Amino acid sequence: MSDTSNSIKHVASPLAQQTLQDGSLTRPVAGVRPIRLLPWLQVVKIGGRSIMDRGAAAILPIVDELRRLLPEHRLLILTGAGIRARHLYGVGLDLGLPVGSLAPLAASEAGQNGHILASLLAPEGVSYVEHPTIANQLAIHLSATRAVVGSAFPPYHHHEFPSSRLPTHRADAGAFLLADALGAAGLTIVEDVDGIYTTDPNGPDADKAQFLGEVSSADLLTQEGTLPVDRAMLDVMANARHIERVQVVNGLVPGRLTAALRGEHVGTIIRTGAASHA
Ligand code: GWN
Ligand code: ATP
Repeated sequence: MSDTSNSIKHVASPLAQQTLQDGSLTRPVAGVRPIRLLPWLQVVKIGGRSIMDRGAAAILPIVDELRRLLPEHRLLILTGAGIRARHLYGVGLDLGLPVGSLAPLAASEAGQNGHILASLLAPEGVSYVEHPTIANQLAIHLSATRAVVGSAFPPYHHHEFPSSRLPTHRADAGAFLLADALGAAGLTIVEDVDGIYTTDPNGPDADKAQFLGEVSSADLLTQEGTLPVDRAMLDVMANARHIERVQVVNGLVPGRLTAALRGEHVGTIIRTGAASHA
């Protein structure tokens, strides 16, 4: 009698009898590679400052290129935040706003850029979809149309890590987190430079800047100075489950994005940790 009531009351779980913090105990259960939810998906992150802020001169050619890519690929197009976010960081920091307040304000600028881009692609059946839709209904939307646009910024809001006064998880980190979580076929990051250099090719030491054709996320983390991508994305890459490489390409050069999506090496390839713990 008591056996029957126990088996009804208690759900059997291999993790029930132990702490979740001991890796040696959880590994037999949690060490399995996750499934790919959308293995046919190509994720494309369009720079906020590097592309969207340049207006028609940069946006219209990219829209044209994205339009031509639709018959070939199913796309999740994600936009960065750009100059308006930098303005509000300035105002917000001056007023002492905490990082958890700045994160959603900056995120909304990434969303605005997405709305702009989606409006231009609307004739092709492309719409802006909200964060909750990306989280829960991406498959049905991408069964109805070839591409959707969303905000690349992760919706951490007041959960943003207080490790810095500026949000550390910005659009590149958000795009990578999504692409890896969805088990996408790839992630391409569209910037206004040919890729990643040893130092900023538009900075004071531009004459010393050497182009990096291929680099590991671990090596890039040790490079001092500025980068065109969030350092938090490089941190996340160490534990990537699916995405083995990300390509950073120049969106101001027509054809680079198309070539990258066709698997050609036309920018900087960043290798993640996914290959080593596959
Ligand atoms: O508003 O442009 O989604 O897709 O991080 O949260 O700050 O929100 O706080 O579904 O949930 O501004 O309103 O805004 O960009 O993020 O969205 O138009 O709760 O569709 O309401 O996770 O778009 O917005 O900014 O992405 O990045 O209503 Mo916007 Mo963003 Mo819309 Mo979204 Mo945030 Mo929602 Mo959200 Mo908020
Ligand atoms: P967001 O989407 O967050 O608005 P973005 O990705 O569009 O931003 P930036 O963050 O400004 O744009 O990154 C692009 C810029 O980074 C380039 O214009 C380049 O001058 C600069 N940069 C800095 N360091 C480097 C580097 N080591 N290699 C290449 N570019 C660099």
